[in-house]
Amino acid sequence: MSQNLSIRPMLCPPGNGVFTVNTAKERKEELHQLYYQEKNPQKVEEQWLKSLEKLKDTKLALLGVCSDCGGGIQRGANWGPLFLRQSLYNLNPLYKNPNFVDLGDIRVIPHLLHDKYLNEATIKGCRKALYNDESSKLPVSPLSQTEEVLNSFYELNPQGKVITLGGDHSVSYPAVKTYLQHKLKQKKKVALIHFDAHTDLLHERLGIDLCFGSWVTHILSDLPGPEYCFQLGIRSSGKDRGHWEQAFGIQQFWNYEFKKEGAKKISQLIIEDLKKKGVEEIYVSFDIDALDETEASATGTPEENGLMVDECLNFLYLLSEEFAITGADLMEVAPFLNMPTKKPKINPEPQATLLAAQSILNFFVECML
Ligand SMILES: [Mn+2]
Repeated sequence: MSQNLSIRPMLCPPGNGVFTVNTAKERKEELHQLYYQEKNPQKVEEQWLKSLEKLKDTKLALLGVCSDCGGGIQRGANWGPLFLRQSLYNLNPLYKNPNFVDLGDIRVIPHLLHDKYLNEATIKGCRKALYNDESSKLPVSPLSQTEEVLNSFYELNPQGKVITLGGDHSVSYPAVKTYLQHKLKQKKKVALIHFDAHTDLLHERLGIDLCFGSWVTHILSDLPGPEYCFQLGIRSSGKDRGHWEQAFGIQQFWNYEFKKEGAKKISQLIIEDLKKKGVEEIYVSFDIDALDETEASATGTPEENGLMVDECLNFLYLLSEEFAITGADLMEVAPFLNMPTKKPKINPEPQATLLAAQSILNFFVECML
């Protein structure tokens, strides 16, 4: 319970993570009505707080991080968690499941990324704004808050699993890092399966080391070795597969290889390798732009010739038959973006992207509950 209290100030009820007064009010209320059968803010807060009492024993928790400050081309993924929950809960009435808790959203200050980039005066001011206490010890930036919340969750509930909803892909930095460090403590050997059109293997971007294009680089040292990182669906890169594999020691399966060999063959190759390495559990990080732009264009950098939802689900299903998936995230869904794509638009957006995301998320839930 003490841990619940210490993380409580960094969180708010599900759907409320984007700080607004009136924007999207109806949409937030619609989610609360669905989840809590209630839209009165005080009563929603009461029910949400009560549900946090189950954190210690829950099998699965969901966390929303409405931050797109780590993105840098087309933003808008801060709205991901609100829309993703709505589409997930419409399909799967998880709010009735006693083994599930929605942790809510991180209370994001949209101008911040990580506390290490801030000076003392700014941290003080933000602590006053968020916690009404300048001398609070709590972090104030979304990546730092996420790290603190997830560390506390794993400490409180070592067997608990988390699905994190972003946000831009920098949010995976604290989500994956806390997971890997927790598994290391448990002496569990784990691997990372990363779906993306991009490698996210920059060292820094414009001098900033933690962002959507660089988060993978900074979690590699927390894996048993870089060869425990597998990237799938890569196709938008200035350098070829050989460059990344040699420079970082990771393994990649680009979109054309996945298409040529098929989900079954690729999964067999990876499963065999994971077994040889003695891997016990898997974390899946899913950037929605791994999917083809005809299935998911409501994202910051949609790319053509991507993977199809069914291919990804086939792959994930085969993987989950052999290994427990004990951590997952879904990133970069930006529902208000509707960029023109290079192929004729078959599906209206953002419904197509949300439908694709719904299938992936529901798969995570089904195999982690
Ligand atoms: Mn990414």
